[in-house]
Amino acid sequence: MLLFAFSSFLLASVLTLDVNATPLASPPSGRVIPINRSFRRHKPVHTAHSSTLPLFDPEPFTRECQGLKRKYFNVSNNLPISSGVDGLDIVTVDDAEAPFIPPVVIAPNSLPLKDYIYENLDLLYYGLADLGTPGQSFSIDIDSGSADLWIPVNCSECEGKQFEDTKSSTCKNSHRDFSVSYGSGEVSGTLMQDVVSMAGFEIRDQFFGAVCEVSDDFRGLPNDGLLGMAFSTIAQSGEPTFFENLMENNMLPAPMFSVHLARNQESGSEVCFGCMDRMKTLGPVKWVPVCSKTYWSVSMDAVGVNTTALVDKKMVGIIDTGTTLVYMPDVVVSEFYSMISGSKPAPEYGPEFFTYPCSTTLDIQLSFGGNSFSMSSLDFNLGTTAPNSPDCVGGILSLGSDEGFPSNLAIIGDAFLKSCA
Ligand SMILES: *[C@@H]1O[C@H](CO)[C@@H](O)[C@H](O)[C@H]1NC(C)=O
Ligand SMILES: *[C@@H]1O[C@H](CO)[C@@H](O)[C@H](O)[C@H]1NC(C)=O
Ligand SMILES: *[C@@H]1O[C@H](CO)[C@@H](O)[C@H](O)[C@H]1NC(C)=O
Ligand SMILES: CC(=O)N[C@H]1CO[C@H](CO)[C@@H](O)[C@@H]1O
Repeated sequence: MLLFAFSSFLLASVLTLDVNATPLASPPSGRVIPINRSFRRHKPVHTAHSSTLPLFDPEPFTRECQGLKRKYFNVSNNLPISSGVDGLDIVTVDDAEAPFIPPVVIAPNSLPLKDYIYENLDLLYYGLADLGTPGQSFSIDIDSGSADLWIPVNCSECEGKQFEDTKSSTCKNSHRDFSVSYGSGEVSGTLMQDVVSMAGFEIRDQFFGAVCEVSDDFRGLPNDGLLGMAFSTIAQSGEPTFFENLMENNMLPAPMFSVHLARNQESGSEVCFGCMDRMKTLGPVKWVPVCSKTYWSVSMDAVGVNTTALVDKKMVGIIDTGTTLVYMPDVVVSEFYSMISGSKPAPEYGPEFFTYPCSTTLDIQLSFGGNSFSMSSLDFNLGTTAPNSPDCVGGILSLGSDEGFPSNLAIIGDAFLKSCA
């Protein structure tokens, strides 16, 4: 079931998720998300000076915390995890035994993504999609943590661009209700079908939610709609995703997609359908098996500060490009911060938050299948609690088991996925 190995701790490269749950002998033909983890030539040590750091703004994150409860409310029914039980056993093999080698395909299938930067924070990544005949163009959030596509139609309270279904000659209304909850809000409307194209790929009769109601949380964001890249087993529509249709129609050079997320740069991020951009990686590909074909879920075994202190706990991590920060079970997170002297809970922002001394040197490691990847302090540090305060808010947040989150669930968002030490 899985392939994954770090040949060297100093040459972390690509975190790859392999969905194929077959024995090692057979080649994994499944879908993968290689994530550019880049490399580090030396320890990713970053000493921050509070005077130069931005002030922490809790607003987008308290909102994200609330939203995660909705987005993941059904997670224990969809993943092999449960409260109070340890995660899955992990098998690791090294690269030599990993037979799936993604081809190097660059530009043609890659869709540039824009980074929505809000007060120095990378809040979401979105790209362009065309819908209908003739095509109408929309900005779409790329979300690996959900599995539906939606666009506003006749939405009186929506702020962005809306699809005019009456102007498309190929649009079909299924007259089925559609609704879905996300980290950043809720949407509802009708399920429709039309031509969707992205990155030069076109799918006819792609199902999408024509949403006429969108919760407050979606307002003020630059994207018009959202594309779920997880498995349709968790799609509220129950219909194949855009990516699954690309696979089904044999349109992809390889059964995979990859994302590259840049830090604090409006351009430069991308999603590659059926390809990975080798220019964005260095060193061998590391593989982690996907635990279940629902979310892009992988076994996680540790989170650590420096190389010595580790919280050793088996978790299931969901790779979620639609979530900004990193979330782990409350017991893990309090143990994690207890390894950083001077850190403390920050209930003034919510039970999820902790602060730590801004001046502390941190080398944060998240381990998947026994292999560590680092998270840069630049991505961990969310800013100071007050002007000139010595305390900064950390980007690893706590998921409360009393809020109904399984005690071994981790949600791995952009703060880690974009991070290169
Ligand atoms: C919750 O998950 C189960 C198992 O996949 C599924 O049958 C059910 O429809 C889901 N409920 C909702 C409201 O999504
Ligand atoms: C949107 O509004 C137009 C004009 O009122 C209507 O013809 C169309 O059916 C509506 N579309 C949806 C999906 O409700
Ligand atoms: C991590 O190691 C550095 C030295 O390499 C040290 O200065 C720092 O205090 C350590 N941080 C923690 C949280 O252990
Ligand atoms: C976000 C990130 O880490 N990008 C890196 C991906 O790999 C290329 C090539 O090594 C680096 O230049 C990028 O910085």
